[in-house]
This record gives sequence, structure tokens and C-alpha cells, in this order.
Amino acid sequence: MSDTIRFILDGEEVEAQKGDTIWEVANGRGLKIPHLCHRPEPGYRPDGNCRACMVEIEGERTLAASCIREPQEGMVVTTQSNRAKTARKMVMELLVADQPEREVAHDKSSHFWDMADLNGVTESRFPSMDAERIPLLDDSHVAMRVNLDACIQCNLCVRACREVQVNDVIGMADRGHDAFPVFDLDDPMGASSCVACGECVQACPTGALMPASILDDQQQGDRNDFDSEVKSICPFCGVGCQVSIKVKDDKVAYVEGINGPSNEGRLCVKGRFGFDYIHHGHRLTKPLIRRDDAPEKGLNVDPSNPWTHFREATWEEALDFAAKGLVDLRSYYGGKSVAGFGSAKCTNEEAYLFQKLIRQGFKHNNVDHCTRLCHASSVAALMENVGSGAVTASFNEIENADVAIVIGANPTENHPVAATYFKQFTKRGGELIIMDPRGQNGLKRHAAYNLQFRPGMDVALLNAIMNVIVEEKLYDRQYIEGFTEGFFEFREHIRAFTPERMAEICGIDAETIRSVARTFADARAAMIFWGMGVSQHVHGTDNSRCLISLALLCGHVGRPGTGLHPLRGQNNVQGASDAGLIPHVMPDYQSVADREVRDLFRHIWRGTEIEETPGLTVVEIMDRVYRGEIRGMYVLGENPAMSDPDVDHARKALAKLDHLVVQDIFLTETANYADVILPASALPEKSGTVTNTNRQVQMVRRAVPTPGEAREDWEIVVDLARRIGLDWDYDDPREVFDEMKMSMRSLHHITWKRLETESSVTYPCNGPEDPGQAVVFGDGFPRRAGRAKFTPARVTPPAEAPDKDFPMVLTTGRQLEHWHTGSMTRRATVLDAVEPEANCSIHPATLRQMGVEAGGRVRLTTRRGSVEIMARADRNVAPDMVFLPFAYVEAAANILTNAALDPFGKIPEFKYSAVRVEAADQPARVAAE
Ligand SMILES: Nc1nc2c(c(=O)[nH]1)N[C@H]1C(S)=C(S)[C@@H](COP(=O)(O)OP(=O)(O)OC[C@H]3O[C@@H](n4cnc5c(=O)[nH]c(N)nc54)[C@H](O)[C@@H]3O)O[C@H]1N2
Ligand SMILES: Nc1nc2c(c(=O)[nH]1)N[C@H]1C(S)=C(S)[C@@H](COP(=O)(O)OP(=O)(O)OC[C@H]3O[C@@H](n4cnc5c(=O)[nH]c(N)nc54)[C@H](O)[C@@H]3O)O[C@H]1N2
Ligand SMILES: [Mo]
Repeated sequence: MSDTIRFILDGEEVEAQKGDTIWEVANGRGLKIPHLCHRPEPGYRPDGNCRACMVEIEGERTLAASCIREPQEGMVVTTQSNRAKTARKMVMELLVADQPEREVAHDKSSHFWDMADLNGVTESRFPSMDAERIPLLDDSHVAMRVNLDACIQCNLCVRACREVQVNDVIGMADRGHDAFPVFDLDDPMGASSCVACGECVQACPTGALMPASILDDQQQGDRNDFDSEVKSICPFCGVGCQVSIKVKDDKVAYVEGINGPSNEGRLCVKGRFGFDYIHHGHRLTKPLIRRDDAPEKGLNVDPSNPWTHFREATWEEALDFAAKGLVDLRSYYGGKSVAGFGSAKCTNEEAYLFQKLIRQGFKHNNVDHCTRLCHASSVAALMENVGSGAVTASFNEIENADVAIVIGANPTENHPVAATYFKQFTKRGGELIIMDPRGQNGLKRHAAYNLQFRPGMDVALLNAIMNVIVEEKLYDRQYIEGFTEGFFEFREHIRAFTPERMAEICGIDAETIRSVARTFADARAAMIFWGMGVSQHVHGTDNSRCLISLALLCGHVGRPGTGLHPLRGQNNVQGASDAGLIPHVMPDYQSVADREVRDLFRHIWRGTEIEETPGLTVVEIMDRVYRGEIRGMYVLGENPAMSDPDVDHARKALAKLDHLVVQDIFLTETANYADVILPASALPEKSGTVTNTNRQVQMVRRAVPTPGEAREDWEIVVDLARRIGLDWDYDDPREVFDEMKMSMRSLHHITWKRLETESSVTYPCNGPEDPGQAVVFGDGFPRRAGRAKFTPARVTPPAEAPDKDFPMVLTTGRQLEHWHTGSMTRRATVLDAVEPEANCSIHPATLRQMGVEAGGRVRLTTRRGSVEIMARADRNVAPDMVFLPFAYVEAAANILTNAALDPFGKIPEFKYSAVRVEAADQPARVAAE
């Protein structure tokens, strides 16, 4: 069994695990051995190149680099011998000779100078060697500065870029003492393929790579020049990276990744460099009430000058006004005349309070949020067939997989930190299967299979794969017998979907389909990840049903390295859904139609009767608003005037409302239509909990104050609730969390206190010591008899087909630097600088045919409307397709998209509309009737 080794370290017998290094063992015992090229953070391979960590080993002639040397049984190691200390000091002195003086250092508090101090080195006896060779400042990137005069060739930036984030941008040019890091083929950083994750900046020990925001004109700065450090969660995507926010003068100075369970220190460009949206001049700092003499409601408010339409109000006045408008509608037209959109950008406690306000205050369930436009269909299929809507395994489980499918998701742009784990998986030999009509720049070169099939044909492709698995009997009979139901009907159903027949429909040849089927079925452990390319279709639920069946067929659920993982989008969409911000279920997906559930909440909510009819969804609510049946709305942290599938309709609807209360951090397109605007807090300004895609409940801590008179969202919701007559008396998010625990089994063993100390606990959690279960359903499913179900799916075509007037296919989605409707990221300096202009992507051959240069302007027209926009040439997009992000108000994608809904998930078909593309300087062609 001997995985432990005993050896002598500085005179004491110590124990080490096999694979530990001397440095690790020493460090674990509090001994300080200097280190420069070694970074103890997870993911960094020791390299042993700088010799700063030398120790003496009895019986060995030369000193050993402790960061790479593993102890052996009986070895005698001395870390503090004179010989070792002298050697380390010498290494340091040689390096100091080539550094800029400490007083003018790029980073006065660099790890390098800490190590110099540790060695007692203040100056060097040696002459500087490299004044000549240094390619000096590279300030071509908006977010980062390169000052190679401080580079010590430690190679950490290369490992950061290649091995941790797997971006392969940085390499070393030249050799030995003359080596220096280069970007791509020695391009300026700003012109290289760098995606600005900033991992290299975080890893650099000397300040040669630094965040631009903390350097002055002289290229001098100090990483320790901050007033406080607060550990919290990134406000952008569902990965839920843990961040350390360094605050100076109540502003975010800079951000670093810390060792959270989902990110292990890594961040992406948004999480590291995208925080200053919270300090933007457009922040709402005072409550606003629409002026009596305001122009007609429309998209006509300038967020830097709202006074044309709004006037300042005190909180008292604004809250009274907000409440009165809603209460008046309730008394006059009944509670159903008011509906609410809550937010997946806010905390769990805020989501809980919001749905409670609508359910308790207006006696119905017409409360929903952006999950409807997102994974609603995936959740519908998961609930139906697995019995639970959350992921069955964390994405980090890919570490234990040997095959993984990524379908309809673009993680290098939308879940970039998750993508780093996917890329590392392929580096270890894992086989990645990508299924996406669009080629993926970031991931495809790592993939074993890259299936660029026809858009909307997921069921055809997946059924064909399952046909092979069934026909070739590659399925896991034992698993199917033990844990599933419906297999025999499914087997009959799937027989018709032969690869040959499906190849014609989906565009992937039968042999490739067979080969993918065998790869997946033969895997020891395989995972399936999916995104909006699967869910946002009129057949989104069918798409997910296929993915579930595929995993069940092969028994790839419930074990390490297996599982179903719909990559959740917003930072707290999992948590907001768990907290009941959904029209047909209460917290923890307990059905409003279930009497026992309603009884439970009557008890917890002190006598409130819960309406038993499931409520209306986002798009249905917007429809009723349009028809005048809903006259008042409370919109918290959502921007439907941009994100609704038919914004023309949504904007008209919003304009009709008698009373619209918007609570946001900016004057969004939606706030344009508000009667009253309540200035709220951004995530770094509040405390509470959020739940990420991995089911990890994590602590959000307040880092900076809200600007002006803006207040934390939960406080505003509580004050409004009191004014509409509810007897709420919460004084702290913690009290809300405690109330949530009364109805939510998912929070068992997860306490506020634990989250304060541990920062993150995964649900389900089996005990006060258990960090939570990363993989679930190994012993059965939360369904009848513990069995998951096969639900057959047929091929349904998209809701509209291209024809001669609209011959191409429009698909919409996201880009790395921008967040949804752009309200946050277009106000973040770095992100806006990198991606400043509304753009779409079109195949170069298609552009050529239209006579449009790359970067020229095109007009996109669908049956619903038209926008003009700059077109990029992109070979990843099929010649008959256009890819359009929806972040740009000046060319809003959702003027064009089709609002047709999936019947189960009620999700719109954002991923497929028929479109006509023309050069913008050509006269618009009028569609023939
Ligand atoms: N940078 C950034 N990151 C984000 C967000 C953001 O706005 N910006 N939003 C967050 C949110 S809320 C979400 S939900 C996630 C979404 O993350 P993703 O699901 O990755 O998002 P999308 O870019 O909408 O679409 C993913 C892919 O679906 C493909 N696709 C299109 N049609 C089809 C099809 O018919 N079949 C298949 N299989 N694929 C198709 C597209 O080519 C695209 O590559 O991202 C989250 N992360
Ligand atoms: N064409 C097209 N449309 C789509 C999609 C698509 O793929 N294509 N995807 C859909 C999907 S998956 C999603 S999730 C939706 C997203 O749709 P939305 O949720 O409407 O989009 P966001 O821009 O994220 O809106 C969040 C709002 O919250 C505000 N905010 C941020 N932080 C806070 C906070 O802490 N407190 C408060 N009060 N406000 C805050 C922001 O300023 C912003 O106005 O879009 C959907 N629409
Ligand atoms: Mo989403």
C-alpha cells in the first residue's frame, strides 16, 4: 500500500505522499523555500528552471531544485544549510542585477521582490547583462502591459497560456539568457490571437506582465496598493468563478482569480478585466420618476441625460409611487393585472424574495425570468426523464472522462473557464466530439470529431447515432435494465432513423455517424455538454430528450466522468430557478399544482394561499401585456426590450403598460418605458448567495459601496413589498436564506455560516462535513421506481424555412467580450474597446458574391424586420448562414428573430430564422408576396 514516504526534512522525520515534491512538503509544514518559476497554485506544472529553490540532499554532490524533486524513503534534506542558502542568494543576485531598480519597478510588490527579501538580497554584486537585448514596452493591448526588462525567463506565462488556459498564444523566442516570451509569431500582444484571459499576468512573478489599470505612464505600479481585498463571485456567467476583488478608494483596482471549485484560480477576459461597468458614469444613482411632460414612451432616452423624460425622486416618493401604481391596478383590475420578471443576475435571496412578492402580493404565479429563453426546454426534458433539472455532474468531472460531446454550445466564448478544462481533457488524450453547425474557432482544433451539421437537425443526427448504438448492440444492457424505463418502445422507434437516411437530412455522412456512435458507446466514461444551439428551437425539448436517451443507452450517468451537463448561462440562473422564479413551481421545483406544496408555503408564508394554476411564462406575459390584459409590471434585472424574441412586439407592449417599475443598474432599453426606475446594486456591491452551473452554492460578498443613493436589490424588494401590504421584516439576506432552507431540501446541510467560511458548498450535500456531491444519480433517479426514462423524439423542422425571398439562415448568439443585451459589457472599458462595433459573421464566399468587403455593411432582413450591420468574413459560418450576436442595440438581433415557441419548454426559436442578406448600399428589395 505504501503510497507514503518518510524522509528527514531539516532534522525532523516527515511523511510525504507519492508524487509530492520536497517544496510542497516543506511548504505544507510552514518552511519558506524561495521560489520564482514555481507557482504552487493548481494547474501549474513545476518546471525547475530558475534554481531559486535549491536544497541540499545528503550524499548528493549538487544541490536539487526542490520544486521538482520528489523525496525518497530515508532521504535527508536540508533547506537551510549554508550551502543551499548561499546558492539561492546567488541566483537571486544574478536576477536582481537585470531587474529595473526596485524604486521604479513595474510592480513594487512583486513576488520577485518578496523572494529577494526572503533571501536577504537588496542589491547585486553583478553587472547587468541585458540592457541591450531587451525588446522593451509592448502597450498594444488595452488590458495588459508587457515590460520585458523585468522578464526572468521563468516560463510561467508560457505555462499559464499553454497548459492552464490552453490558449497557445505565448511562446519563448531565442534561448537561454536571451529567451523572451512572444505572442504568436512575435506579434504585438494587442494584435495577436490573445483572448485576454490574463492568466499570464496573474502568473508573472516580476511585473513584466501587468494589468494596465495599475500601471502609471512610467510603467510603474504596485499590486499591493489597495485598501481591501474581498473574495466574491464573478458577475457574468454560470461557471461561477471565485474572484479576489482588490479595492482602492471604493473602486475596483483589479481582480484576480482565486481557488474556487469551478475555476481553481482561472478567469476569462470579462471576469478579470470587465468589472469597471460598475463605475460607469451611466450608473443609476437616484430613483427616477417619469415626468408628467415626458415625450411618448419609446426608445428615446439618452442614458447620460435622462432628464428629458425623468425627474429625480427621493426613495420614499419613488417607492410609494412604485407601490401605489401596482396596488391601484390590483384593486381595480385584480392581481392578475400585474406580473413580474425577476433576475438571474441577482442573488438567490433576491430571486426568492421577488417570486414571493408576486405570489404573496398578487395571488398568482405570473412570475418568470430569462431561464425561459435559455434552458427551459432542457429543464423540461430533464424533469420529464431524469426527475431533476440540474446537471448530473459538475463540468470539472471531465477530468475523469475519456469522451465528451459538446453540442450547441460555444464554451471558449461563453463559458471560457469551463472550456479550459475541456481543452486540458483533450491534451490528456480525451476525445472531444463537437456538434455545431458553426465551426468553433476556440475548440475545433482540439476535437476528435467536428460535426458541422445542418442547423436545426439535431434530432436527426442524434437519432442516427442512437440507431447505430441500438443496431450494433453497443448499449449498456445492465444499466438499461437496472435504471431506466421505456427502452423497448424506444428501440422500436429508433430503428427508422438509419444513418443513411439521416445523413441526407443532417448533412453528416453515415460512416462518420457510425464512428461517433461507437466512440461514445465504447467510452469508459463519457459526458454530454450542451447549450443554446440545442435548447433554443421549437424542438428544443426533443433535442434534449435525445441527449438524455443517448447518455442512458450507454450508462454514462451517475459515475465519475459521466453525466448530463446543460451549461447554465447567467451567473445565477441555476439559483434563481431553484429559488422558484418560475411560473409553475415554487422553490426547489415543487409544483404549485400540488396541495401539499401549497400547504407547506401557506405555513411558511404565514397564511398566504398559493394560487394553484401555473403562471404565465416570459413570452406569454409579454403577449398579455400587448393585449392589454396585464397593465402593470415589475421588472428586476432583465432587459426584455432587447432579449425578448420579438422586440418590436415587446417594446410596443412595454409602451402600453399603465405602470412599469424597473429596477436595474443602468437605464436600459426596458427602462426607457418605465414609469419609475429604482437604482440598484451590481453584484460586487451586495451580499448573498448564488448557485452556478455545477450546483455550487457560493458566497457573494460586498466589495464596494453602491454609487450615490443606489441600494441593494433585496432591500428595495423588501421595502416595496411592505408598501404593497406584506408584513415582511427581513433585515439581512441571511434571514432570507434561512427561510429558503425551510422549503428547500437542496439546501440541507448548507448553512450561511458554512458558506461564510467555505465560500462554496455543492448541493446535494450529505452532511455538515460533506463538500457536496459533484456526481449524482449513481444509485437511481428521483423518479418513479428510481428509473430514468427514454422519450422518443421525431424530426421536426424549424418553424420557418428559407425560400426565395429569405434564402439564408439566421442564427443568433454571443461573443466572448459581450454580455447579452450589452448593458454591462458595452460599459466596461476593456470589453468595449476590444469589441466596439455591432457585427455579424458571414462566409467570405457569400460576401464576395454580394460584392461586400470584409468589414463592409450588410442589411439583414427577415419576415419581421431589418437591420444594417458590419459584416466580418468568417469561414466557420456555412455559406448559407449568418451569425448575429444580440448585444447591439443599434442593430438589435431580436428585431429579426422568430418568436415561435417550443410547446413544452415555451422557449423561442432564437437559433433559426429565414433571412435575406444584401449589401447595405444596395436598395432594399421588397419581398414578393
Ligand atoms: N460572453 C458571453 N458569455 C455568456 C453569455 C453572453 O451573453 N456572453 N451568456 C450566458 C448565457 S445566459 C448563456 S445561456 C450561455 C449560452 O452559451 P452557448 O450555448 O454557448 O451560446 P450561443 O452562442 O447562443 O450558442 C451556442 C452555439 O449553438 C450553435 N448552434 C446554432 N444553431 C444550432 C443548431 O441547430 N444545433 C446545434 N447543435 N447548435 C447550434 C451556435 O453555432 C453556437 O456556437 O452563455 C453564457 N455565457
Ligand atoms: N437573439 C437572441 N436572443 C436571446 C438569446 C439568444 O441566444 N439569441 N438568448 C436568451 C438567453 S439564453 C438569455 S439568458 C436572455 C438574457 O436576457 P436578459 O436577462 O434580459 O439580458 P441581460 O442583458 O443579461 O439583462 C440583465 C439586466 O440586469 C441588469 N443587471 C446586472 N446586474 C444587476 C444587478 O445586480 N441588479 C439589478 N437590479 N440589475 C442588474 C443589467 O443591467 C441588464 O439590464 O436573452 C435571451 N435572448
Ligand atoms: Mo441564457
